[in-house]
Amino acid sequence: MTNLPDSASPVAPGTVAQAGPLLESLQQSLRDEYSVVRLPDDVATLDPAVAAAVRAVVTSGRVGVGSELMAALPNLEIVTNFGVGYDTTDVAQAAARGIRVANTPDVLTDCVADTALGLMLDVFRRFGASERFLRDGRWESGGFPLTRRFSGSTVGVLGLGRIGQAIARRAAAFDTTILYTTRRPVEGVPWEHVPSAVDLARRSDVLVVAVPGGASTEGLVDAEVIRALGPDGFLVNIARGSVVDEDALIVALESGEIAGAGLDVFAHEPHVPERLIRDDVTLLPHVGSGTTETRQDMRDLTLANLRAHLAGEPLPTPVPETPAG
Ligand code: NAP
Ligand code: 8YV
Repeated sequence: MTNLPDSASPVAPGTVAQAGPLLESLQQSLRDEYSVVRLPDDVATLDPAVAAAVRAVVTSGRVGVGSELMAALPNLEIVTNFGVGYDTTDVAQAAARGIRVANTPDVLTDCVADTALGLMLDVFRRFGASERFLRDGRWESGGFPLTRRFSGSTVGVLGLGRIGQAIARRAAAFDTTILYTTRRPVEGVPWEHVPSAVDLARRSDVLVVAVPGGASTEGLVDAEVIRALGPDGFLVNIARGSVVDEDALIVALESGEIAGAGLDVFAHEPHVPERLIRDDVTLLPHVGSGTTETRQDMRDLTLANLRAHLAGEPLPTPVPETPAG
Protein backbone atom coordinates (compact mmCIF):
# COMPACT_ATOMS: atom_id res chain seq x y z
CA MET A 1 0.00 0.00 0.00
CA THR A 2 1.01 3.59 -0.59
CA ASN A 3 1.89 5.86 2.33
CA LEU A 4 -0.49 8.79 2.17
CA PRO A 5 0.48 12.26 3.32
CA ASP A 6 -2.03 13.88 5.65
CA SER A 7 -4.94 15.64 3.96
CA ALA A 8 -4.17 19.20 2.99
CA SER A 9 -5.96 22.03 4.76
CA PRO A 10 -9.31 22.97 3.17
CA VAL A 11 -9.00 24.45 -0.30
CA ALA A 12 -11.38 26.87 -2.00
CA PRO A 13 -14.41 25.37 -3.78
CA GLY A 14 -13.71 24.70 -7.45
CA THR A 15 -9.93 24.36 -6.93
CA VAL A 16 -10.07 20.65 -7.69
CA ALA A 17 -11.76 19.48 -10.88
CA GLN A 18 -12.51 16.09 -12.36
CA ALA A 19 -12.07 15.38 -16.09
CA GLY A 20 -13.87 12.27 -17.32
CA PRO A 21 -15.22 9.35 -15.31
CA LEU A 22 -13.17 7.99 -12.39
CA LEU A 23 -13.21 4.96 -10.10
CA GLU A 24 -16.23 5.43 -7.82
CA SER A 25 -14.18 5.28 -4.59
CA LEU A 26 -11.77 7.91 -5.96
CA GLN A 27 -14.70 10.18 -6.85
CA GLN A 28 -16.09 9.65 -3.37
CA SER A 29 -12.79 10.57 -1.69
CA LEU A 30 -12.55 13.69 -3.86
CA ARG A 31 -16.12 14.68 -2.95
CA ASP A 32 -15.42 14.05 0.75
CA GLU A 33 -12.25 16.15 0.81
CA TYR A 34 -12.87 18.93 -1.71
CA SER A 35 -15.70 20.79 -3.37
CA VAL A 36 -15.00 19.22 -6.76
CA VAL A 37 -16.23 20.54 -10.10
CA ARG A 38 -16.85 18.15 -12.98
CA LEU A 39 -15.43 19.57 -16.20
CA PRO A 40 -17.66 19.26 -19.28
CA ASP A 41 -16.63 16.84 -22.05
CA ASP A 42 -16.97 19.70 -24.55
CA VAL A 43 -14.37 22.35 -23.65
CA ALA A 44 -16.36 24.99 -25.59
CA THR A 45 -19.07 24.82 -22.92
CA LEU A 46 -16.64 25.42 -20.02
CA ASP A 47 -17.66 28.49 -17.99
CA PRO A 48 -14.60 30.84 -17.84
CA ALA A 49 -15.30 31.64 -14.18
CA VAL A 50 -15.27 27.93 -13.33
CA ALA A 51 -12.13 27.45 -15.42
CA ALA A 52 -10.31 30.29 -13.63
CA ALA A 53 -10.83 28.67 -10.22
CA VAL A 54 -9.32 25.32 -11.19
CA ARG A 55 -5.80 24.65 -9.85
CA ALA A 56 -5.84 20.83 -9.96
CA VAL A 57 -7.41 18.33 -12.33
CA VAL A 58 -7.86 14.67 -11.49
CA THR A 59 -8.29 12.49 -14.56
CA SER A 60 -7.52 9.04 -15.94
CA GLY A 61 -5.31 7.84 -18.77
CA ARG A 62 -8.44 7.26 -20.81
CA VAL A 63 -9.44 10.97 -20.85
CA GLY A 64 -6.50 13.09 -19.71
CA VAL A 65 -6.08 16.85 -20.02
CA GLY A 66 -5.53 17.47 -23.72
CA SER A 67 -4.19 20.66 -25.32
CA GLU A 68 -7.52 22.44 -25.63
CA LEU A 69 -8.69 21.78 -22.08
CA MET A 70 -5.30 22.66 -20.61
CA ALA A 71 -5.23 25.92 -22.58
CA ALA A 72 -8.69 26.75 -21.19
CA LEU A 73 -7.49 26.44 -17.56
CA PRO A 74 -5.33 29.57 -16.94
CA ASN A 75 -4.48 28.79 -13.30
CA LEU A 76 -3.88 25.07 -13.60
CA GLU A 77 -1.01 23.86 -11.41
CA ILE A 78 -1.28 20.05 -11.46
CA VAL A 79 -2.80 17.14 -13.37
CA THR A 80 -3.01 13.94 -11.34
CA ASN A 81 -3.49 10.98 -13.65
CA PHE A 82 -5.11 7.75 -12.47
CA GLY A 83 -2.92 5.38 -14.51
CA VAL A 84 0.75 5.16 -15.44
CA GLY A 85 0.17 6.07 -19.10
CA TYR A 86 -0.43 9.81 -19.55
CA ASP A 87 -0.38 10.03 -23.35
CA THR A 88 -3.79 11.75 -23.32
CA THR A 89 -2.38 14.70 -21.34
CA ASP A 90 -0.47 17.46 -23.13
CA VAL A 91 2.81 17.18 -21.19
CA ALA A 92 4.64 19.54 -23.57
CA GLN A 93 2.21 22.35 -22.73
CA ALA A 94 2.34 21.39 -19.04
CA ALA A 95 6.15 21.56 -19.03
CA ALA A 96 6.12 24.91 -20.86
CA ARG A 97 3.66 26.38 -18.32
CA GLY A 98 5.31 24.82 -15.23
CA ILE A 99 2.25 22.63 -14.59
CA ARG A 100 3.03 19.43 -12.68
CA VAL A 101 1.81 16.07 -13.93
CA ALA A 102 1.70 13.00 -11.70
CA ASN A 103 0.84 9.40 -12.60
CA THR A 104 0.56 6.02 -10.84
CA PRO A 105 3.63 3.94 -11.73
CA ASP A 106 4.76 0.69 -10.04
CA VAL A 107 1.53 -0.09 -8.14
CA LEU A 108 -0.04 -1.57 -11.30
CA THR A 109 3.07 -3.24 -12.75
CA ASP A 110 2.37 -6.71 -11.36
CA CYS A 111 -1.24 -6.89 -12.54
CA VAL A 112 -0.43 -5.63 -16.03
CA ALA A 113 2.45 -8.12 -16.32
CA ASP A 114 0.13 -10.89 -15.09
CA THR A 115 -2.30 -9.89 -17.85
CA ALA A 116 0.47 -10.07 -20.47
CA LEU A 117 1.37 -13.59 -19.30
CA GLY A 118 -2.31 -14.57 -19.42
CA LEU A 119 -2.53 -13.29 -23.00
CA MET A 120 0.69 -15.03 -24.04
CA LEU A 121 -0.44 -18.35 -22.57
CA ASP A 122 -3.84 -17.96 -24.19
CA VAL A 123 -2.56 -17.23 -27.69
CA PHE A 124 -0.17 -20.20 -27.60
CA ARG A 125 -2.46 -22.68 -25.85
CA ARG A 126 -5.85 -21.29 -26.98
CA PHE A 127 -7.54 -21.90 -23.63
CA GLY A 128 -10.29 -19.37 -24.38
CA ALA A 129 -10.98 -20.86 -27.80
CA SER A 130 -10.95 -24.41 -26.41
CA GLU A 131 -13.36 -23.41 -23.64
CA ARG A 132 -15.72 -21.94 -26.25
CA PHE A 133 -15.37 -25.25 -28.15
CA LEU A 134 -16.43 -27.20 -25.04
CA ARG A 135 -19.29 -24.83 -24.13
CA ASP A 136 -20.60 -25.01 -27.71
CA GLY A 137 -20.91 -28.82 -27.33
CA ARG A 138 -18.34 -29.49 -30.05
CA TRP A 139 -16.18 -31.86 -27.89
CA GLU A 140 -18.76 -34.64 -28.47
CA SER A 141 -17.71 -34.60 -32.15
CA GLY A 142 -13.93 -34.73 -31.61
CA GLY A 143 -11.03 -33.26 -29.68
CA PHE A 144 -9.75 -29.68 -29.85
CA PRO A 145 -6.86 -29.17 -32.33
CA LEU A 146 -3.30 -29.21 -31.00
CA THR A 147 -1.87 -25.87 -29.97
CA ARG A 148 1.64 -24.44 -29.43
CA ARG A 149 4.11 -24.80 -26.54
CA PHE A 150 4.82 -21.56 -24.67
CA SER A 151 7.48 -22.99 -22.36
CA GLY A 152 10.88 -22.76 -23.99
CA SER A 153 9.78 -20.24 -26.64
CA THR A 154 11.51 -16.92 -27.47
CA VAL A 155 9.75 -13.86 -26.06
CA GLY A 156 10.54 -10.43 -27.52
CA VAL A 157 9.70 -7.58 -25.16
CA LEU A 158 9.27 -4.22 -26.88
CA GLY A 159 9.82 -1.68 -24.07
CA LEU A 160 11.72 -3.00 -21.04
CA GLY A 161 10.59 -0.52 -18.38
CA ARG A 162 8.74 -1.35 -15.18
CA ILE A 163 6.07 -3.48 -16.88
CA GLY A 164 8.34 -4.93 -19.59
CA GLN A 165 10.81 -6.13 -16.96
CA ALA A 166 8.02 -7.66 -14.87
CA ILE A 167 6.79 -9.49 -17.99
CA ALA A 168 10.33 -10.70 -18.77
CA ARG A 169 10.84 -11.98 -15.20
CA ARG A 170 7.57 -13.91 -15.35
CA ALA A 171 8.20 -15.30 -18.83
CA ALA A 172 11.72 -16.39 -17.78
CA ALA A 173 10.10 -18.74 -15.25
CA PHE A 174 8.71 -20.63 -18.27
CA ASP A 175 12.27 -21.32 -19.47
CA THR A 176 11.85 -18.91 -22.35
CA THR A 177 14.63 -16.96 -24.05
CA ILE A 178 14.06 -13.23 -23.48
CA LEU A 179 15.09 -10.59 -26.00
CA TYR A 180 14.15 -6.92 -25.75
CA THR A 181 14.14 -3.65 -27.66
CA THR A 182 14.43 -0.18 -26.14
CA ARG A 183 16.05 3.00 -27.45
CA ARG A 184 18.83 2.63 -24.85
CA PRO A 185 19.99 -0.79 -23.54
CA VAL A 186 18.96 -1.39 -19.93
CA GLU A 187 21.89 -1.87 -17.55
CA GLY A 188 21.99 -4.85 -15.21
CA VAL A 189 19.45 -7.11 -16.91
CA PRO A 190 20.40 -10.60 -18.08
CA TRP A 191 18.57 -10.34 -21.41
CA GLU A 192 19.87 -9.54 -24.90
CA HIS A 193 19.17 -6.08 -26.29
CA VAL A 194 18.08 -6.09 -29.95
CA PRO A 195 18.27 -2.53 -31.34
CA SER A 196 15.54 -2.85 -33.99
CA ALA A 197 11.89 -3.81 -33.48
CA VAL A 198 11.85 -5.62 -36.85
CA ASP A 199 14.81 -7.79 -35.82
CA LEU A 200 13.21 -8.39 -32.43
CA ALA A 201 10.02 -9.62 -34.11
CA ARG A 202 11.95 -11.76 -36.59
CA ARG A 203 13.79 -13.55 -33.75
CA SER A 204 10.75 -13.96 -31.44
CA ASP A 205 7.90 -16.46 -31.21
CA VAL A 206 5.86 -13.76 -29.48
CA LEU A 207 6.33 -10.00 -29.47
CA VAL A 208 4.87 -8.35 -26.37
CA VAL A 209 4.41 -4.59 -26.56
CA ALA A 210 5.08 -2.61 -23.34
CA VAL A 211 6.14 0.88 -24.51
CA PRO A 212 4.24 4.08 -23.61
CA GLY A 213 1.65 5.47 -26.04
CA GLY A 214 1.77 8.92 -27.65
CA ALA A 215 3.31 10.48 -30.74
CA SER A 216 6.79 8.98 -30.31
CA THR A 217 5.55 5.36 -30.47
CA GLU A 218 2.55 5.77 -32.79
CA GLY A 219 2.59 2.94 -35.35
CA LEU A 220 5.92 1.61 -34.04
CA VAL A 221 4.56 -1.90 -34.60
CA ASP A 222 3.85 -1.42 -38.30
CA ALA A 223 3.21 -3.89 -41.15
CA GLU A 224 6.94 -4.69 -41.44
CA VAL A 225 7.32 -5.50 -37.73
CA ILE A 226 4.13 -7.57 -37.73
CA ARG A 227 5.14 -9.51 -40.87
CA ALA A 228 8.59 -10.17 -39.36
CA LEU A 229 6.91 -12.36 -36.72
CA GLY A 230 6.14 -14.85 -39.48
CA PRO A 231 3.27 -17.35 -39.82
CA ASP A 232 4.08 -19.04 -36.46
CA GLY A 233 4.51 -15.77 -34.52
CA PHE A 234 2.14 -14.05 -32.10
CA LEU A 235 1.64 -10.40 -31.14
CA VAL A 236 0.56 -9.38 -27.62
CA ASN A 237 -0.23 -5.75 -26.80
CA ILE A 238 -0.85 -4.49 -23.27
CA ALA A 239 0.54 -0.99 -23.96
CA ARG A 240 -1.63 1.31 -26.06
CA GLY A 241 -3.64 0.63 -29.24
CA SER A 242 -1.86 3.54 -30.96
CA VAL A 243 1.47 1.65 -30.91
CA VAL A 244 0.21 -1.05 -33.29
CA ASP A 245 -1.02 -0.41 -36.83
CA GLU A 246 -4.42 -2.06 -36.29
CA ASP A 247 -5.26 -2.23 -40.01
CA ALA A 248 -1.93 -3.92 -40.78
CA LEU A 249 -2.55 -6.37 -37.93
CA ILE A 250 -5.95 -7.30 -39.37
CA VAL A 251 -4.44 -7.85 -42.82
CA ALA A 252 -1.65 -10.02 -41.34
CA LEU A 253 -4.15 -12.13 -39.40
CA GLU A 254 -6.52 -12.56 -42.34
CA SER A 255 -3.72 -13.56 -44.71
CA GLY A 256 -2.07 -15.95 -42.21
CA GLU A 257 1.10 -13.85 -42.10
CA ILE A 258 1.07 -14.27 -38.29
CA ALA A 259 -0.46 -16.98 -36.09
CA GLY A 260 -2.55 -14.86 -33.72
CA ALA A 261 -2.72 -11.98 -31.30
CA GLY A 262 -3.61 -11.14 -27.70
CA LEU A 263 -4.87 -7.60 -27.19
CA ASP A 264 -5.83 -5.65 -24.07
CA VAL A 265 -5.76 -2.27 -25.84
CA PHE A 266 -7.15 -0.91 -29.11
CA ALA A 267 -6.75 2.14 -31.32
CA HIS A 268 -10.25 3.55 -30.68
CA GLU A 269 -11.45 2.14 -27.36
CA PRO A 270 -14.05 0.98 -26.57
CA HIS A 271 -14.57 0.30 -30.30
CA VAL A 272 -13.08 -3.00 -31.46
CA PRO A 273 -13.09 -3.58 -35.23
CA GLU A 274 -15.38 -6.44 -36.25
CA ARG A 275 -12.54 -7.97 -38.32
CA LEU A 276 -10.41 -8.37 -35.15
CA ILE A 277 -13.04 -10.51 -33.46
CA ARG A 278 -11.57 -13.82 -34.62
CA ASP A 279 -10.89 -17.18 -32.98
CA ASP A 280 -7.11 -16.68 -33.21
CA VAL A 281 -7.27 -13.35 -31.35
CA THR A 282 -7.74 -13.05 -27.60
CA LEU A 283 -9.49 -9.76 -26.87
CA LEU A 284 -9.69 -8.08 -23.46
CA PRO A 285 -11.49 -4.78 -22.70
CA HIS A 286 -8.42 -2.89 -21.32
CA VAL A 287 -8.40 -4.74 -17.99
CA GLY A 288 -4.62 -4.91 -17.46
CA SER A 289 -4.65 -3.13 -14.10
CA GLY A 290 -8.26 -4.02 -13.32
CA THR A 291 -8.11 -5.74 -9.94
CA THR A 292 -9.67 -4.40 -6.75
CA GLU A 293 -6.31 -4.26 -4.99
CA THR A 294 -4.44 -2.48 -7.76
CA ARG A 295 -7.20 0.01 -8.49
CA GLN A 296 -7.26 0.90 -4.75
CA ASP A 297 -3.50 1.43 -4.81
CA MET A 298 -3.86 3.59 -7.93
CA ARG A 299 -6.59 5.61 -6.20
CA ASP A 300 -4.42 6.09 -3.10
CA LEU A 301 -1.45 7.23 -5.18
CA THR A 302 -3.62 9.61 -7.23
CA LEU A 303 -4.89 11.17 -3.99
CA ALA A 304 -1.39 11.24 -2.46
CA ASN A 305 -0.12 13.28 -5.42
CA LEU A 306 -3.07 15.68 -5.20
CA ARG A 307 -2.75 16.15 -1.45
CA ALA A 308 1.02 16.64 -1.65
CA HIS A 309 0.60 19.34 -4.27
CA LEU A 310 -2.09 21.19 -2.35
CA ALA A 311 0.09 20.98 0.79
CA GLY A 312 3.04 22.49 -1.11
CA GLU A 313 5.06 19.27 -0.86
CA PRO A 314 7.05 17.34 -3.50
CA LEU A 315 4.95 14.91 -5.49
CA PRO A 316 5.32 11.19 -4.68
CA THR A 317 5.29 10.21 -8.37
CA PRO A 318 5.82 13.09 -10.81
CA VAL A 319 6.30 12.25 -14.49
CA PRO A 320 9.83 13.00 -15.71
CA GLU A 321 8.87 15.76 -18.18
CA THR A 322 7.33 18.21 -15.69
CA PRO A 323 8.49 19.83 -12.42
CA ALA A 324 8.46 17.56 -9.33
CA GLY A 325 8.50 20.07 -6.53
P1 NAP B 1 8.14 2.69 -18.38
O1 NAP B 1 8.70 2.14 -17.11
O2 NAP B 1 8.31 4.14 -18.67
O3 NAP B 1 8.75 1.82 -19.59
C1 NAP B 1 8.65 2.20 -20.91
C2 NAP B 1 9.70 1.41 -21.71
O4 NAP B 1 9.48 1.66 -23.11
C3 NAP B 1 11.13 1.81 -21.42
O5 NAP B 1 11.95 0.66 -21.38
C4 NAP B 1 11.54 2.67 -22.63
O6 NAP B 1 12.94 2.58 -22.84
C5 NAP B 1 10.72 1.97 -23.72
N1 NAP B 1 10.47 2.80 -24.88
C6 NAP B 1 9.92 4.03 -24.94
N2 NAP B 1 9.85 4.46 -26.21
C7 NAP B 1 10.36 3.47 -26.98
C8 NAP B 1 10.57 3.31 -28.36
N3 NAP B 1 10.24 4.28 -29.24
N4 NAP B 1 11.12 2.16 -28.81
C9 NAP B 1 11.46 1.17 -27.95
N5 NAP B 1 11.29 1.27 -26.61
C10 NAP B 1 10.74 2.41 -26.14
O7 NAP B 1 6.58 2.43 -18.44
P2 NAP B 1 5.74 1.26 -17.75
O8 NAP B 1 5.38 1.63 -16.36
O9 NAP B 1 6.43 -0.02 -17.98
O10 NAP B 1 4.39 1.35 -18.63
C11 NAP B 1 4.45 1.13 -20.01
C12 NAP B 1 3.10 1.46 -20.65
O11 NAP B 1 2.19 0.40 -20.42
C13 NAP B 1 2.37 2.69 -20.12
O12 NAP B 1 2.90 3.90 -20.63
C14 NAP B 1 0.95 2.44 -20.59
O13 NAP B 1 0.75 2.98 -21.88
C15 NAP B 1 0.86 0.92 -20.67
N6 NAP B 1 -0.05 0.38 -19.63
C16 NAP B 1 -1.14 -0.33 -20.01
C17 NAP B 1 -1.99 -0.83 -19.03
C18 NAP B 1 -3.20 -1.64 -19.39
O14 NAP B 1 -4.15 -1.65 -18.62
N7 NAP B 1 -3.18 -2.37 -20.48
C19 NAP B 1 -1.76 -0.57 -17.69
C20 NAP B 1 -0.63 0.15 -17.34
C21 NAP B 1 0.23 0.63 -18.33
P3 NAP B 1 13.74 3.72 -23.66
O15 NAP B 1 13.28 5.03 -23.11
O16 NAP B 1 15.19 3.41 -23.40
O17 NAP B 1 13.38 3.51 -25.10
C1 8YV C 1 -5.87 2.17 -16.60
C2 8YV C 1 -3.67 2.07 -17.93
O1 8YV C 1 -6.90 1.28 -16.91
O2 8YV C 1 -2.22 2.81 -16.23
C3 8YV C 1 -2.48 2.80 -17.44
O3 8YV C 1 -1.75 3.37 -18.28
O4 8YV C 1 -3.86 1.93 -19.11
C4 8YV C 1 -4.62 1.44 -16.97
O5 8YV C 1 -4.00 1.12 -15.76
C5 8YV C 1 -6.16 3.49 -17.20
O6 8YV C 1 -5.17 4.44 -17.02
C6 8YV C 1 -7.42 4.06 -16.55
O7 8YV C 1 -8.00 4.88 -17.46
